[in-house]
Amino acid sequence: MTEPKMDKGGATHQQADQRDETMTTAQGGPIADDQNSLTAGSRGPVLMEDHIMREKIFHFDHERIPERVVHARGYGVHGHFELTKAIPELSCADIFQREGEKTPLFARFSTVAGSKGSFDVARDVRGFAVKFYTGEGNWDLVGNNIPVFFIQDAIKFPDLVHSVKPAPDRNFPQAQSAHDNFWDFISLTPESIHTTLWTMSDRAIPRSLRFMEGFGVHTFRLVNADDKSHFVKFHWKPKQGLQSVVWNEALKINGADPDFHRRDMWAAIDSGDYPQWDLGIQVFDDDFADEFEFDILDPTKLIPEEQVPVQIIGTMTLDNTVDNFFAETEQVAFCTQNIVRGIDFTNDPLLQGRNFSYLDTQTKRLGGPNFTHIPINAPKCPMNHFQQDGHMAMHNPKGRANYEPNSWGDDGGPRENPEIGFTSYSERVQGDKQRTRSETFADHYSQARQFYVSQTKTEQNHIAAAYTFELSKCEHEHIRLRMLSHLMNVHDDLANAVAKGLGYTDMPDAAKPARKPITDLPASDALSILKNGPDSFAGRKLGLFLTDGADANLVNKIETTFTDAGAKVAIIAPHIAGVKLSDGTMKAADETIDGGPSVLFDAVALIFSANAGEELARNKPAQDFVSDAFAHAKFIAWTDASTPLFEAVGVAGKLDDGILKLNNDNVAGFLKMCEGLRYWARDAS
Ligand code: HDE
Repeated sequence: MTEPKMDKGGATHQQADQRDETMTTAQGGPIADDQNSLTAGSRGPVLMEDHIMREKIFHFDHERIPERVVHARGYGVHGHFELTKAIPELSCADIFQREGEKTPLFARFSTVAGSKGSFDVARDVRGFAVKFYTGEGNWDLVGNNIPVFFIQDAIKFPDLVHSVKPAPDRNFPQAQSAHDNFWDFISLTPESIHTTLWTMSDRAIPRSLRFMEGFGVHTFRLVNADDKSHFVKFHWKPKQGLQSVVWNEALKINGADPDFHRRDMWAAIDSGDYPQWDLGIQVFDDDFADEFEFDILDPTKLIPEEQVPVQIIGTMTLDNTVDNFFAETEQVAFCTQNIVRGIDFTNDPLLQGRNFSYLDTQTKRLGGPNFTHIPINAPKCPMNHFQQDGHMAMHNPKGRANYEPNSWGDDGGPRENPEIGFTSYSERVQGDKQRTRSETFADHYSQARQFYVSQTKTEQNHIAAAYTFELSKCEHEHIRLRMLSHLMNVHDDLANAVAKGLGYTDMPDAAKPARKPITDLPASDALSILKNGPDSFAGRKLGLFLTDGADANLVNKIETTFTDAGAKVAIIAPHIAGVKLSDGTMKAADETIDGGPSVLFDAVALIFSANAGEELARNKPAQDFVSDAFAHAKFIAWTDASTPLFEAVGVAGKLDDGILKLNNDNVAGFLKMCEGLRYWARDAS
């Protein structure tokens, strides 16, 4: 027999060499016929004794495991973390000691509310979970792409999640918060208002998983070898820069490509364009915590980067897709309690609740306590303990000792090690047993206002439009008005814009705040997406719409200019076989007009032959291609042949500085324009 083979997904195959290619049953028996069940005669009944068919159907019946109760729709990829700045003075965690050292990791990005089969560009928080396989055990940083959370205490989590998920009687709406139940709960839970500012902003509709930040949310501790502790907040900063889509575009992307984000991640890694994020830390001490306007244990608050700068200590590179989605992305089990020596928890009540929830949920989802044996969850450092048996036990110790202390000497198995073993930071704890919320958690509006005033005008407009959209989907007026009464405590401009959008002229009374809001917190540029975009078009995608006879020189020049700049170019054509360019060469298409609407691209160029324009002007998908690109503030390049199409959709009279008439000499100029990603002046008008 050969050694059992282990693939990345964890399946072991015990197959003799000569049978490597032969299909077998799960028991290893070679299969002669996988097309027909065993029947009594060719038209007779199927026989119970058909163990091959029964085993196959039995296994199929059990293919599904419970989907995650939240974050069900996710996409996982492999990568590594490289430490660029060692921080032994702050933390004795092994991963933070040696500059240049790489630690393997697995990252899973997700939406929260939708089920596993929902669409990618829902308006939602994105999960941003990273499992570091460090030399001293797994560290799971289970964060989000938004630095604050809706609630302050874990006991409210089931209510929050029930409210946003499909209602129990009608089982809709799916993967969205635009409904009465959600806004009913939110408007009765003022602590959530700050986070709704973020979810109503474009942060909740990222253009790509590659273009969003990640946050650990809670305050954690870093503890050094002398047991000295600092507080820390973790940040992921995408090297690709921040970018989101606009709401009308998101709605259309979900129809055109429900897998938009996962396809984008897959394609980027597959083509060697590996996404990277810097890991940043905001470090502060007790003195800062005492002076800060808010409680550092309150997960509905952030610490502005202007107050505590983010120091970059390393880089994550995602460079490998999974071999098997189920084995890796579905079975990965993140647990907030997976921390390593040198990192510790704080008393954030949400974090403490999570530390209970994740282990519990994995046991249910993965069927027992041995989910840590699954390769994607197993540490990559040595692992020795006396935990044994249970469902699907794969690591079974040899020998007699399965308890400790024992007197079996060298055969006695693993021993404690006070030198390198985990010790909790010895924080002094005292108090009465009680169910109360600290007074220091009572301010619910100040940072919501700070977020709003930190945005550009374009982003503020999008926030107001998002509240208007969502509240317009609420059937009950009292819910809309109750939300308005909270927005009045955030900012008058926002409240007035939403009231106008909803069609109300009389404002309700403002909600009574538990604590008077601070209205003069300074704007923080780090909170805006548009102030933190990239300064290049690298990693973005140009939609190049061609017809037969399109100018070959121009087409080739566009392709080289954009690909040389690190961008992707997708060819859209009337037929998938492609187009014959002016020089007679064939150019294969990536999409047809129907399948490749402009919402899938960051900018578009229309290069038609002189006689194709009239025909396209009568083609509805071609009209939508242009009118959507225009409405979504995209940069558009064109030649004379596009004029009939522009006229058909009313763009001809509105040519602005985001629309460039292209020739061989200004292709580089078009790329330069596209570096702005969107022509927001058009959006405002
Ligand atoms: Fe989670 N969360 N969560 N959460 N969460 C889960 O664990 C929970 C919270 C986050 O890609 C579940 O494996 C409670 C904050 C991510 O597999 C579950 C509370 C943040 C993921 C759970 C929170 C998160 C989860 C469901 C309130 C950002 C996906 C399936 C106390 C800092 C991980 C699972 C992945 C998943 C519980 C709040 C992030 C049920 C009780 C705050 C990224 O255990």
